[in-house]
Amino acid sequence: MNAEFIKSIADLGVYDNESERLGKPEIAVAGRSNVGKSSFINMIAERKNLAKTSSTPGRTRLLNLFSFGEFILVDLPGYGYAKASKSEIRKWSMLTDGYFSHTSRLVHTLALVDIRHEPSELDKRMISYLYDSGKPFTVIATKADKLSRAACARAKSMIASALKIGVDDIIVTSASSGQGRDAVWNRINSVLSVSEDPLQ
Ligand SMILES: Nc1nc2c(ncn2[C@@H]2O[C@H](COP(=O)(O)OP(=O)(O)OP(=O)(O)O)[C@@H](O)[C@H]2O)c(=O)[nH]1
Ligand SMILES: [Mg+2]
Repeated sequence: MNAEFIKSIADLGVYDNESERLGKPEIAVAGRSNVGKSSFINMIAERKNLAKTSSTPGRTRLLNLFSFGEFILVDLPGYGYAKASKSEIRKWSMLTDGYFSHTSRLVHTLALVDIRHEPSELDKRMISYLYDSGKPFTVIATKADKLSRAACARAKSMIASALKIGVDDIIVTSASSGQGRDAVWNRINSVLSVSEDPLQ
């Protein structure tokens, strides 16, 4: 996969122009700070340093756009960063809420949650927001390498019931082992084939 970084965006006006210029379907990656969004992007792109990862939460504070050929992947700033200042939180909400309300090209959101934790209030709010606004999404459980197979299966059911979604609507992934990459690509390809069909 020949993915490329396009640019980091701090301003919705710039996003509008860029989205218009690119003219391609967009897939967003959302989730709390440190859940593994940037690592997930590198995992599906099969590239080590396409998106910058960090063990310090709150690293990605801008909208980062990546070209994946047929579609644009939008790395959203992570929410729920405990140490963020009020102005940073405001900036995050402005960019993320702004992105969701502005975009006309979003075809799917990959909503990431950490497989080791019970979904937080913010995770639940994110999922309800997507559900209530009719934006199609897939829940991605990250960091599966941190749990045994049996614990992963239990965690998957726990996450499904906390988020009120089906167990089969969750894709379990690991950025370190590459687990789940094919399932994610199958989902992306089916989303794109539906969005290209003018009758849908
Ligand atoms: N073991 C393991 N560690 C992971 C995995 N994915 C991410 N990490 C680690 O989790 C930390 C955060 O990863 P990032 O990809 O930077 O997380 P992010 O969601 O982009 O964080 P922000 O940009 O701050 O919102 C890093 O130390 C990663 O190495 C995974 O699948 N397995
Ligand atoms: Mg990041």
